[in-house]
Amino acid sequence: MDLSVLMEGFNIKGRLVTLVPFGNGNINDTFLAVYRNTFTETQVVLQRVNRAVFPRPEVIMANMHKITLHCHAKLENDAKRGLDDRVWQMPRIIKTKEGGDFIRDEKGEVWRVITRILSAHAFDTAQSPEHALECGCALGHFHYLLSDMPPNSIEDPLPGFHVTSGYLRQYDRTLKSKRAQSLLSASVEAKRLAKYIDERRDLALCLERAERAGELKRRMFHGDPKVNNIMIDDFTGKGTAMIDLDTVSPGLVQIDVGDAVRSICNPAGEEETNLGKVAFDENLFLAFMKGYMREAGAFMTEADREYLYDTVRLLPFELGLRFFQDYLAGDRYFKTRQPGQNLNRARVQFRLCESIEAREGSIREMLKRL
Ligand code: GN1
Ligand code: MG
Repeated sequence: MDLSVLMEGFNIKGRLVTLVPFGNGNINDTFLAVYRNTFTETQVVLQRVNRAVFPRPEVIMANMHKITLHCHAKLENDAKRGLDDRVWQMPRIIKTKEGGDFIRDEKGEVWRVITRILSAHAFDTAQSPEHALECGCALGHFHYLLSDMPPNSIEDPLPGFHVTSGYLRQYDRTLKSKRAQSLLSASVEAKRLAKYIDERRDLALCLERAERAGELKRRMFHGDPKVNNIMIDDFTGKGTAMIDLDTVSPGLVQIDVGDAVRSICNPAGEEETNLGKVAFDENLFLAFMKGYMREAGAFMTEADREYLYDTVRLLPFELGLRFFQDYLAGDRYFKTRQPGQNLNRARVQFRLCESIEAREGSIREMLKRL
């Protein structure tokens, strides 16, 4: 597939000068395209939506269309009224020459182009408490932007996403396969992780039970607010945008908090191979939560707060379970660069979960004081 020919289908001014792989996403293929003319430069992001993960990419794009429309209008309005302490940004879909939101190639692959947020970067790990605080502000502000969007206007982009009991069932099915059995019998570490999961099966159900009991209600959430999906302004050091909008849909906002926390409060990052370096950082946690509450505290109900500790513990468990299941199934979901990478990613998340359990008392205390 000649990507520069594909790019001709999109309505972008100037001449394409470069097109290179971009970012560290585990799911979609991402490229940066730079266009120039005599006076200026335009940078955009080209992505192929992973059809193995998102079976209906057109749903993703229809959702993205509605979400960006809603948020851009609100951002513009708030800016006019001078409500913000900064310019908040959100990527925009670049139309095709035919006026559509994406191009489907001859193989049926879906390609989209979105604007790049310039003079800003996302990091793979938290850099400092100030950075963590800005991540909290960015997620909180994002929840504010989505707070008046009717959840039923969005179609479920990824059925079963963040339903931990479903991941457990999928894991149990995978365990029965020959591949999984042979991977398990070949590795002491894999056996240890399987035991780890068995000891925490009940944890998987905590949020689902609360939702069924009516204690927690779905609102619009991001779904994937890890640290490298949060853009920080190069000049001011402030959070400026949430990116990767594929999973924005009705969900529990605490899941976003838990997912951001599991990625921000582990400064060693998701790919660390030395487990001794993986630990929950309470300073980063406190800073992140302060930033989040500043922007979104007003939406938090008592019940929302009550389930925060459980969620912070649940999210690394859930992601570890997803990585481990994928390892046993032959690395079909998360992209890998070397064999055993998903096994190692699972080890990191489970170690983080243990580190959270060991700090339960002080995490609960911090949450009470927010
Ligand atoms: C995936 O695409 P990316 O890298 O932002 C995954 C998240 C995981 C994350 C872990 C749709 O996100 O749920 O937390 O990897 N996204 C999907 O790095 O499954
Ligand atoms: Mg993603």
